[in-house]
Amino acid sequence: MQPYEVWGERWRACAHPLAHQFMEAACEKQSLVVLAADLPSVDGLVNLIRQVGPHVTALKTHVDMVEEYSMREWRSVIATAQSHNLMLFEDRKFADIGRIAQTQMGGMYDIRSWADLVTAHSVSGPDVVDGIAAAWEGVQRIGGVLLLAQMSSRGNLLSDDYTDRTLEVGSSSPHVIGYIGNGSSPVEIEGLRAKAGEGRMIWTPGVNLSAAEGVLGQRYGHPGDAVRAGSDAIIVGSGIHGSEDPGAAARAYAETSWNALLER
Ligand code: S5P
Repeated sequence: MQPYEVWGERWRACAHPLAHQFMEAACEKQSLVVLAADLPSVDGLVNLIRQVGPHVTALKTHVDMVEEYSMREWRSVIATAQSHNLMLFEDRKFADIGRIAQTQMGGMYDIRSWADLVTAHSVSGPDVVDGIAAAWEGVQRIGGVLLLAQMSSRGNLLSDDYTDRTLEVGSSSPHVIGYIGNGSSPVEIEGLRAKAGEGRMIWTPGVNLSAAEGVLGQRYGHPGDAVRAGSDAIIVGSGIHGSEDPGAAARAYAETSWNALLER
């Protein structure tokens, strides 16, 4: 099946080239899974990517949790991910003024040089997005921003009004490819989708096939429900890297997400 047949209006309405890249890759792998590779070592990351690479579409990292980080070692993570055709998504959650976000895209981790996508909070206003975009432009790369419109964690402060204001920021910037939504609540995802329309993606963490609750306030919903409610990518961490057989787990999440998309 062609991506436009699978994704329908989303394919036509999302203008960002990286949104199309993701949708195409999802069709090739029959998977909407974004691996949340929350491990503290480069060896662990490379090993995990090798096991699950065929079943996941993007790699989400927290580069600042890697112990004994060096750019030289990090390149092996990037190369392994690229060998599996994974988009690179640094979950940096930028939240400062535009000029600082721009410089934070460089620095020791030099996120601008390898990440295709990053997350940002909208709390500081729209210029955080422009700062991030300016950093990519400075190294002649194209990237996309996912704004946190909702969160999966218990007691978070992202009110409905905050979500609405975040969507205003996102809909008026060509650099915003989409939003992070609360994967643990199909009702919240449906609400977000109704407001976001077809022209932006919604990616959802807070999904797990077996658990309802994670540690330290993380909440989970079923990944199939999230996709049926309007999510375009399920972000899965512990459900895969915490499993005894990460390859088999990744395959199960891929099948669930793909079947739900076909249903939708
Ligand atoms: O609201 C959020 C936003 C994000 S990006 N809730 C989240 O859990 N995340 C991220 O998704 C979080 O940083 C982690 O990397 C992943 C969820 O991991 P899991 O182990 O609970 O599946």
